[in-house]
Amino acid sequence: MMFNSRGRIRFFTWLLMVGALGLADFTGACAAESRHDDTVRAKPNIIFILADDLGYGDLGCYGQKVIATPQLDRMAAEGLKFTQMYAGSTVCAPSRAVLMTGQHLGHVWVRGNGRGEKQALRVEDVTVAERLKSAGYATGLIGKWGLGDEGEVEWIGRPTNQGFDYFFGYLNQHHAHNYYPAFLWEGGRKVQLNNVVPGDGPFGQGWATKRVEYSHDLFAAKALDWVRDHRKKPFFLYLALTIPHANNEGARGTGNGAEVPDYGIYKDKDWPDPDKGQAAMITRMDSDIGKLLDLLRDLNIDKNTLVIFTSDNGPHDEARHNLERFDPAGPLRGIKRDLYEGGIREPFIAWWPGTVKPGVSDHIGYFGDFMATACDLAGIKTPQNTDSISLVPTLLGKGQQKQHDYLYWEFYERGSRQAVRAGQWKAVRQPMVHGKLELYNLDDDLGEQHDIAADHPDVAARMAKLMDEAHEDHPLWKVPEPKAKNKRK
Ligand SMILES: [Ca+2]
Repeated sequence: MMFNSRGRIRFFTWLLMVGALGLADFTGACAAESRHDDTVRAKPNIIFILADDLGYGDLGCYGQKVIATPQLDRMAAEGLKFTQMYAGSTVCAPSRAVLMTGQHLGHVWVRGNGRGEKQALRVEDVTVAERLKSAGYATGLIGKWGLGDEGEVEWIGRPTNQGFDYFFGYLNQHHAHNYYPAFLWEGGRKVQLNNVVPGDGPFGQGWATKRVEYSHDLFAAKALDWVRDHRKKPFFLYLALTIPHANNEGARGTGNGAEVPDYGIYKDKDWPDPDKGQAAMITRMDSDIGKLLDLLRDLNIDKNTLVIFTSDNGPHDEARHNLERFDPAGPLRGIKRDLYEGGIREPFIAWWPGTVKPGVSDHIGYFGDFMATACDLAGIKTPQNTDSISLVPTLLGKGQQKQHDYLYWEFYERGSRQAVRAGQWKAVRQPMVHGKLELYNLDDDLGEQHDIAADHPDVAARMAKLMDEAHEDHPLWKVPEPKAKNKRK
């Protein structure tokens, strides 16, 4: 276990905080129980379903015209469809770190896809699973983690060290590219599968030549079993699906990164295979989510269960499929790795029959809000060092919904960039800190086509100030030096 002096101070601060929270929980729980009326059980079950690289325009209920998603469309019709919800980041690991900790990108430890300590949650990071576990919830993660792995430092970040009683899936993100892996993890144990992956990489990434067990199907089945087994006590299931992420290694090796057992309703389409695969993955996922919702109804726990569906970042083009055919970002500009809306704004559906009224919400929120929402529902305090606002007033349709002053993202790849959303305003600065700030008015220009920074210098200056305020320096994620400075070195 590696601790620098700062880490040690943070660890002891964390210990003190946990102690204080233990006392706070008691009063928090009483307050929450009296606040919620008796139509809402004090501790509802929570299922958070996360798709991987699914865009704002990938579902029928968000305007998709080509790919069929009848189950999610039904979920949206029965639930609350958010139109202005954002992912934690524009790539996998940091987005998941924001979701787990309730801290935005300027504060969270994991700020990008990286290796070792840079991409592993630490002892002092408090996850939503840890909080819900402390409130008596059974906690399960099925699917892709990406915040702790094999290795001296990384193991601390593993899900079973971060509040999850149960884990089945991928620890490593590169491993998760491979839909037919040679192994998966169950808790701390490697489970060998019958797929054959010749020349697989150090993390198990690669592509199989003998395809027997499709990891998504295993996750879908395991999720049903886990819910059946835990139906009698409050549970939190984080179902982190890998669809429709590409198998990047497979794309490089075979020309087709959209791995799926069959093309289903798309098999006779006059499309290249990656296009059939991309559509078939999304429809397969949709069907499995339908089965999970059906199970909740069959077990008669649907009225005690909040189910959220969303995706970790915008759509990709990494499977070698045709983006124009599917228009996966809909009306938004950009894809995965952009901080324009297409990279970060996501479908977000909340379903809870009898409690969440069907409708559409234009509330502006992001992944970090899940922490406060879950704590609120469980009747416990949200950790203090979070950037998290409970969505419960919006979900229940009662009480005053607090608003964020602004939302913030930073991203270190491709020359780096920052973004802020405040009301109708959206600013993007590329490279981060030192670059030129672009300003868009999303009320008039959802597609971010017209940079109006020069017309509104006061707003642009305020947005720059918000970026400066939100960004906290990180010992491992360094702000890139401006180019001119590099040249002088
Ligand atoms: Ca992703």
